[in-house]
Amino acid sequence: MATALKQPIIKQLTLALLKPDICADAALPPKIYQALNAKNLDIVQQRQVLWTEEDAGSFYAEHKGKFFYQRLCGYMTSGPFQALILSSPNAIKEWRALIGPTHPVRARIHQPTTLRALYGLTDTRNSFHGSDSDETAKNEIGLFFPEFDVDAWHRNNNSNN
Ligand code: IDP
Ligand code: MG
Repeated sequence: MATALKQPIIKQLTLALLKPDICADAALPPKIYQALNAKNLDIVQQRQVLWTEEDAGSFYAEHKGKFFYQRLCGYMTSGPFQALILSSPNAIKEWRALIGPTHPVRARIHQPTTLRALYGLTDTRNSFHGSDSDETAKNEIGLFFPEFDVDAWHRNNNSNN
């Protein structure tokens, strides 16, 4: 009798932020955890963060000079927020699909069930962040979780044994 080859489920990691507006209302994070659970996005690690202006500036360096940059840094330093390492077979795309378009007003029109449509306040105060590639996920995870070894995690969770 032929035995089916055991295929490993390859898992991907991404970095998610629940921005300060979500964390300012104790009723909201549990709703986000429910949404993660429904999409089988597992929380690998989680940490509360409070940023200085300098922290915000280095994370959002690619946006320096844009019209919303000061507002963005002000928002992200306005209070504590949560950083999460998420994992699933397609975590980067899954999490970005779940949060939806950057601009909540557009999200409400085009993707009304996404988290930014449901909870986003303005174009700047859009409640969530998600890494956009494997490379940025690794860098962003390293910023928030310097002790977390992404390569070792992949070796331990994506091996054939
Ligand atoms: P993303 O968070 O969906 O990847 P980015 O273009 O990388 O979007 O922008 C980073 C953050 O900057 C956004 O999440 C949002 O908080 C803010 N932002 C982006 N575009 C605008 C805008 O047009 N107006 C105001 N704030 C913006
Ligand atoms: Mg981005």
